[in-house]
Amino acid sequence: MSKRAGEGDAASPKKPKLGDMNSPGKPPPVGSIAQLDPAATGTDAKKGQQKVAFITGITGQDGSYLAELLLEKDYQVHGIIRRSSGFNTARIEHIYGHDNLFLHYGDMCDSTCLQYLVSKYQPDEIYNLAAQSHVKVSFEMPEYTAQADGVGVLKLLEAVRAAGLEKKTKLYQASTSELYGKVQEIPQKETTPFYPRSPYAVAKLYGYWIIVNYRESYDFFATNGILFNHESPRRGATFVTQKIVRAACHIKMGKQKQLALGNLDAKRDWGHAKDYVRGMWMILQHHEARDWVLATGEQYSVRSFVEKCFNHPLINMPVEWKGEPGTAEEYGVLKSEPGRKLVVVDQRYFRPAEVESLLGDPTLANEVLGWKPEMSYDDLVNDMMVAEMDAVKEGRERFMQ
Ligand code: NAP
Ligand code: F7E
Repeated sequence: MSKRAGEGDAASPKKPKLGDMNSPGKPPPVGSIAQLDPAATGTDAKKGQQKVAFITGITGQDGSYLAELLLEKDYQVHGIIRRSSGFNTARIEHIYGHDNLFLHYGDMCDSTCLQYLVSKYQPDEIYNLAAQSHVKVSFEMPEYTAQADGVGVLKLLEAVRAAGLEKKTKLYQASTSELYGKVQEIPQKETTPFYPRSPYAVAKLYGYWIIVNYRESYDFFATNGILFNHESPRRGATFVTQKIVRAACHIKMGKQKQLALGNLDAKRDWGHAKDYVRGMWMILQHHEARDWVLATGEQYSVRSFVEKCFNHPLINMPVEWKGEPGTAEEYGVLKSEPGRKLVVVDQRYFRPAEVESLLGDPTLANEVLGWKPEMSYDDLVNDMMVAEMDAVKEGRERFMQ
């Protein structure tokens, strides 16, 4: 099968092995979902004042951390998972058998299931995290991205209205710094005009405005969190941070030769996903429904992220850049062995339209919500490096989507 651009983001990706997610002592990830459906078990009776939360995208990076957080807070958590011919539950395996966790098959493109689940479980809080979230892939699947990431938000809002819950249910929409795209102001805050640069961002723009419209039209507690990039050991392998972390560890252990990247000079405001899911929860606890920027206020380039990972004590293979900067002729060598190319630039990883630089201003969330990131950029890189090196040493593949 020919390889289309975007598919090859993770260097030589291998399919997760069955045993990784279905090993002895661990719950089977797919077959048992029906057992976790309260309709099958009859165990979903709420305990006293227990809050009910509904998470779309629970199998993703943010969904998995948010589910953990809400379970710690004693919520009854209902999550939507997509039917897949493989396993897509690796990130929630550790909370799989939790008494307050219920999983249901569903899809953002299927309004029937959204309406059924919302009316049946009458959530106090909905976190809409489900999305085709890869910007590069959105250029290859623009229509699906528009359906899932844009119209899907409308389907969810309408499911709440159809159930007559718009005065009870609070809804968090996973909006994104990609809305700022070709930035009109530096740093970007809640009032900065949007200029989306990808089918993903355009779909999310619809999601953003339909949330605002339903808030203003129906007095619906519907909010947008405009979140800047956040990463973690659970980040999918085709996003740039995880791709770099994974390559550094694989190269160190002799399992990979080179790392191929696109735009080395793109700059991002990278935080840790754990801090950002705490922010999502705080947004829904605030008395007023409005839109919030969550960011660190610091910015680093892809190039500097590469340097940081290869300089990490677990790797200790400093990179030196050679060739014409900012062109496909540029490459990175091992400083102590200049004949050994560690990083190459590959046109396949450039986007038809790029977002060059994002930097958020989280003042509003800092001052009004009291939200501040607890993990620094160094903490983030270290957390990702340690988790990946452990996995490589144990021969485990993680989150290859
Ligand atoms: P992620 O790891 O890619 O997770 C996306 C989740 O959405 C997965 O559970 C995925 O299911 C699910 N999903 C995809 N298409 C779906 C569909 N049609 N119906 C139902 N579920 C679907 O993304 P993330 O990093 O956790 O991000 C969470 C949300 O925040 C996304 O909406 C993303 O666009 C947004 N966001 C992310 C960032 C960031 O830096 N991480 C920043 C701003 C906004 P599978 O597991 O089956 O694929
Ligand atoms: O790219 C550049 C690439 O794919 C970051 C999603 O969570 O955050 C994420 O979107 C930058 C871009 O994330 C490669 O061109 C260079 O400039 O890790 P990324 P993203 O596009 O910023 C936002 C906030 C979201 O909402 C999204 O859902 O890195 N880059 N070389 C590369 N990117 C990738 N993926 N692969 C490369 O080889």
